[in-house]
Amino acid sequence: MNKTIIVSNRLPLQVSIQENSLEISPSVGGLATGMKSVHSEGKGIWVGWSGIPENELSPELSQKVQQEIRKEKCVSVPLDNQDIEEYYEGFSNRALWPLFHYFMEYTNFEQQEWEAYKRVNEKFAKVVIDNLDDGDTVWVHDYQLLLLPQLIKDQKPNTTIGFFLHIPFPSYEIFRTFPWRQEILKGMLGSDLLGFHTYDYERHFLSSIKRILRLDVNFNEINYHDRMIKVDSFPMGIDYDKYRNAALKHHSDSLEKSDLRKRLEEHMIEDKKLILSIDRMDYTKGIPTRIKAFEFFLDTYPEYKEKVRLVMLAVPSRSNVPQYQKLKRETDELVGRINGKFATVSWTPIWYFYRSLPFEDLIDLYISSDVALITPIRDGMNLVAKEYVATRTQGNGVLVLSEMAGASKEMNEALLINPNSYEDFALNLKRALTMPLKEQETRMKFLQKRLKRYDVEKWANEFFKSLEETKQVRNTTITK
Ligand code: ADQ
Repeated sequence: MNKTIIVSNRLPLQVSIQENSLEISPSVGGLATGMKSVHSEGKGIWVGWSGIPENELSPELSQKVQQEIRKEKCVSVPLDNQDIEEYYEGFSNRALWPLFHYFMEYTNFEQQEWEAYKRVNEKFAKVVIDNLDDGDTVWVHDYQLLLLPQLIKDQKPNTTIGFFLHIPFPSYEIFRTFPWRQEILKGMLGSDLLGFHTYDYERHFLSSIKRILRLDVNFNEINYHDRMIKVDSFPMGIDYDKYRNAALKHHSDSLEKSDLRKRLEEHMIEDKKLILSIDRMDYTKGIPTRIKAFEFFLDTYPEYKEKVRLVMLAVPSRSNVPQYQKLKRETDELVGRINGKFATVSWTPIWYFYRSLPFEDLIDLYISSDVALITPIRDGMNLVAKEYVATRTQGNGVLVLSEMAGASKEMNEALLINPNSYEDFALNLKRALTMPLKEQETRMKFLQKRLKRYDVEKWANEFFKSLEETKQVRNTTITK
């Protein structure tokens, strides 16, 4: 029986080593959930980095890690510190990430990091090929592995390969500035199916294919080396039932209330409205702009002083990259300045947390917030917006969402804003805070219905179905 190999930069598990004792726990991210039916329940393996640099492991420990990981149906790609520094922190996060999110001024194109990117993609290809049998399917994820599809196709032309990009694909005018634009596109074209979150990203990709590689594109199919490559959009969903059920449990009395929950409830009694934002600490998420826009809101509508509070949760991320360190300093300063400017004896306008929170706390925050303020400057999809909606089991709550998030394409009932316009921000925040309950419920109902129908499992299955179809088309062409 054929199997599926899922490939992503990181494996869906956490490996921790303490004084030679090894602990492996599954990570509960959206991708792992979506892949469950293919990976843990089906016949499949997952290839990726374990999170531990290879040069920090003795040969015996490295073997042990590999064995333990195997039990979870995972295979690790050995990466050392230099790989991580040059391929991950370097090329992936200082060249591809900013460019694909339209942050041109943050891009750093280094030949040495490009060489590392190629080297590491080849390392991934070797591990995939070592584990590949004839007729297997491979599903590659994200911008760290753009060259991998072609590396596999070169050596195993009969393998069916799918690729999904979790971040935006930028417009041709941006992408054309990239020094290795041809190599990147050709790397991606090793796939039989290329998936994006939205139709716009798909369109941008096809436009680069036409103008940079001068290939024939017929609607959403590319003719390349006598192969037909399909391109399509698959907006990623969340594990809707998991969020909904957790919220129902938190609303019932059966669960002992956490300190955070008690504190949030005091807030409700004080009759203050809670506004929530949750992001990874990343410059694409628009955190400083949001804080400044919130200041503008309080200046414009002073009647909301002492009546609202912004709970801003930021998860530490890529803190070895200088731009992320700068962002952290800027955020700290802005929060301090705004709190200093407006605070009274009994009120601080912004509660700021810089840490990762356990799932239970996240649910408490979602269910206690009157408004979710999700305002990235640019975001492939944004799952936080979807998680907020799924937890609103009582039907109230308002989502204010940036037009620049992929999620906005399917969430029309949210209040959509341009995150760079303070006026737009302030007006819509006011509108959210004063929205009649009936309207909140109507909007939520439509949003929830759509998210429930197109959840993460459905997303993975649709991609797979489409990938299998490309296989059938190839087989019939070969037989002819
Ligand atoms: P991310 O940029 O990481 O993902 P997002 O889609 O919002 O962004 O997912 C973040 C996840 O982290 C959410 O599931 C959220 O619950 C969790 N999280 C956030 N803050 C947390 C905290 N303080 N503690 C614990 N958990 C927290 C990339 C792209 C996105 C795209 C996804 C999926 O950048 O655009 O939506 O991949 O394709």
